[in-house]
Amino acid sequence: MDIMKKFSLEGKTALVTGAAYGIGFAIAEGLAGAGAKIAFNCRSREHLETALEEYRKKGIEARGYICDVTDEEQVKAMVSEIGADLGSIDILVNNAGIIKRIPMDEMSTEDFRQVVDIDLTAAFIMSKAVIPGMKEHRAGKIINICSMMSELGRETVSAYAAAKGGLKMLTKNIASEYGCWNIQCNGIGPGYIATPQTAPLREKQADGSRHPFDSFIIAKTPAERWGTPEDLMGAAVFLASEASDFVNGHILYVDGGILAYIGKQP
Ligand code: NAP
Ligand code: GCO
Repeated sequence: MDIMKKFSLEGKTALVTGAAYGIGFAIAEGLAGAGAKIAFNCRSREHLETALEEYRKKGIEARGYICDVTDEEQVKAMVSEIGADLGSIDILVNNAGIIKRIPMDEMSTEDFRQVVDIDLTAAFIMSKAVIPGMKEHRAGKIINICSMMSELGRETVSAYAAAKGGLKMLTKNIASEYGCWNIQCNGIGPGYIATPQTAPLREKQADGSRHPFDSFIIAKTPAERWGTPEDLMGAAVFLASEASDFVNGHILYVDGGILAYIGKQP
């Protein structure tokens, strides 16, 4: 048996939300490397055009769509357009997300709602839009990008942790409700990954020293480094492929060991 065939995505259409850069871009690149046709979306035309050029430089003819994942009408129109351009969506990666780092007692309800809307409700909207096509084909893969904050809390990220905790349970519920249609829904829980979203946590201090949070994460991670978006490619290909057909409702943490480790003694 050629076991690698189980990891092939040849002939599959994958939509990765928010894949203009960062984790989504790397996941899309990995899925393309396994043979998938790539569609991605974001809100910014500038981000989209830059991303298309970056995909082309890597030999990936990705299709980009301007779509705010919180807008149900935009999402329905995008899914329909992708169906016409690339065929029915076989693989959905709910990656688009934001974070607002504000002490909870200072956070506005509007800010809280915006984070939950993008990081949780949008995954409901996106999944609801693609499941009918997956049911029709009696096959589908949904991958939700969760977080350490699906399991842990920390100061200033109440909305984000609430959303990512909810996303973990939405993952398990989609798995429960649609497993009978041969639709698998799993999550990837990245550790601390070097992307624009975490750039403020890694900014050098005025004296050139590491940001205190940067040093904290290094001490909390057995791998003694931040993750890179590329560290997530393998997990994404596995969960998008036939190799994971009997994996459902699982959150695969790609975190360098943070969740297993008490942290290095100072
Ligand atoms: P990022 O660098 O901030 O990129 C976020 C992407 O999402 C951008 O392409 C952004 O493009 C898009 N986006 C944001 N809101 C959107 C919306 N409403 N509709 C459509 N697209 C939207 O973030 P990242 O670090 O790559 O993180 C990606 C995902 O991984 C997020 O869900 C994040 O919570 C999660 N995660 C990140 C880490 C980490 O350490 N970096 C760890 C665990 C989990 P536009 O602004 O142009 O829309
Ligand atoms: C933060 C970070 C984290 C990461 C990620 C960890 O402020 O703590 O942004 O939340 O984004 O979610 O898994």
